[in-house]
Amino acid sequence: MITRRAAILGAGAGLSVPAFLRRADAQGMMHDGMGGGGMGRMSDTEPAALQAGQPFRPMPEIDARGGTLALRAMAGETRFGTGAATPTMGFEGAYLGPTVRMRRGTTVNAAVTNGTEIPVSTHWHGLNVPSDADGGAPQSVIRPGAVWRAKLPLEQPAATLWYHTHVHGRTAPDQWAGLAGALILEDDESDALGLPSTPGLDDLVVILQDKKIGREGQAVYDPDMMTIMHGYLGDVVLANGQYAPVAEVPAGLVRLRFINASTSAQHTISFPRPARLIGVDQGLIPRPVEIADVTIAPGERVEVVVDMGDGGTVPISVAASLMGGMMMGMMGGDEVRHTLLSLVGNADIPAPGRVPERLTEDLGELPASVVERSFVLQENMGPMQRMRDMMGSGPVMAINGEPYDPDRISFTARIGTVERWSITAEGMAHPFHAHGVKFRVPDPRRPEETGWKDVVVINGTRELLVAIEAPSVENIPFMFHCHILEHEDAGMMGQFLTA
Ligand SMILES: [Cu+2]
Repeated sequence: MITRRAAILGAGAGLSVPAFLRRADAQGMMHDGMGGGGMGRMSDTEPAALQAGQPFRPMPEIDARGGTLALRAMAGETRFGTGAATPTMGFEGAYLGPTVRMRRGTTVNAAVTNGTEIPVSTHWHGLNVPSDADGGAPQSVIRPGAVWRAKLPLEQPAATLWYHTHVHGRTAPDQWAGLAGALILEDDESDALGLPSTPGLDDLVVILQDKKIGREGQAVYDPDMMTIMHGYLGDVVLANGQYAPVAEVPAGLVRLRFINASTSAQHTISFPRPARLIGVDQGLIPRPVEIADVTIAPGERVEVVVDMGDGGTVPISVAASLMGGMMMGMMGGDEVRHTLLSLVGNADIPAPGRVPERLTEDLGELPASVVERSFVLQENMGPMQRMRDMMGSGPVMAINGEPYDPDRISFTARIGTVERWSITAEGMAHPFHAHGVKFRVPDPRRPEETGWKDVVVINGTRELLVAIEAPSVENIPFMFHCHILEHEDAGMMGQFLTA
């Protein structure tokens, strides 16, 4: 397996990375005004241990286009700055995982080894594969020392997907600790567009995770009842584990693939240069949309192309907050805002990428839905919660009155059909995700909601058109749940089959 250093230098994935990427420091980038931000909680709590302006480190890459993939989940420790180390987990490393590259039309035989001392799993978020390969079901949990094998037939369009642990009751702490990585699916159609696509150069994966930083400079996850109810919000949002790093890029078009791997924070990412949204969860959108900012909820991804044609230094900022909604409005939302990542345009780096006016075909009409279902996402169930309170247990959350039960299958959906799901969020907004299917939002409220989705923010009641695609195998279910991981762990999750 490749090492982090080898991959950064391009040896692992057969990439040729120019010498400037190996330079120790991006021209002594100034620290003033980069990452300071000084708004909201930031000014009070920005730990001295974090250092803005370090050279951006792309995650290493693993090339699975040949049809095999081996990953090992590991425990380790990470220094997020100059302070104390934090116990963390990752795939093939101490924190987060390598970017896995796959190709449509192939089948990947994946083997995931659990090198940790806790149960883990590997859900391929956004891959529409059979339920025994999806990794989200309780049957797919990998015991310490064991190997889980999954056969992944790749039949869907190019997209920025990701993988993460999905063990019920412990997804939040373990993903927070780092069990997540990017998965890039390629295809011929997207290759032909000529989009920026040189990894680590003009095509950067940015995994966002927010962290609370303790007095010693270590990252802290210590959810209490309120955190579980309303979500965890850190003091800083890290980009691939780095605080406000600086990436040297071509003075041309640069593609950024953002993945929200936070447990519960939503991130609004702002671009001071002309930027175009080109892709959402399940792939490219029909035409690029000019944007000044994008918002991604936990689990969502966007692809954005920034025009660095004028060179210079461009700070891309992030504002992190808990999911909104009625209840959250009354609480007055905290917000953390600072520089997420700065781009420095270098005219000596070739910038061959372009963005055509047409990216994919229009989505077209869907066949009339044959089945309608409704789901109510519920926090803090009344009578049940009173019982839990008496027992001193944490909150119980539910969908349609039923907290998660691995022995319950809520429904069976017919493969090849489109269903209309009406989803209601009680109290606060929840990002809704389902495995093995993809959604369209008939009433998109922002460009990020156009195109095929697999996570949609539900605030009030929303309708989704759901294409049922992947087969369930041997009664292993697909999961549907809130992607606020503390809510998922507390029971806001259900199971279904397809046939
Ligand atoms: Cu939720």
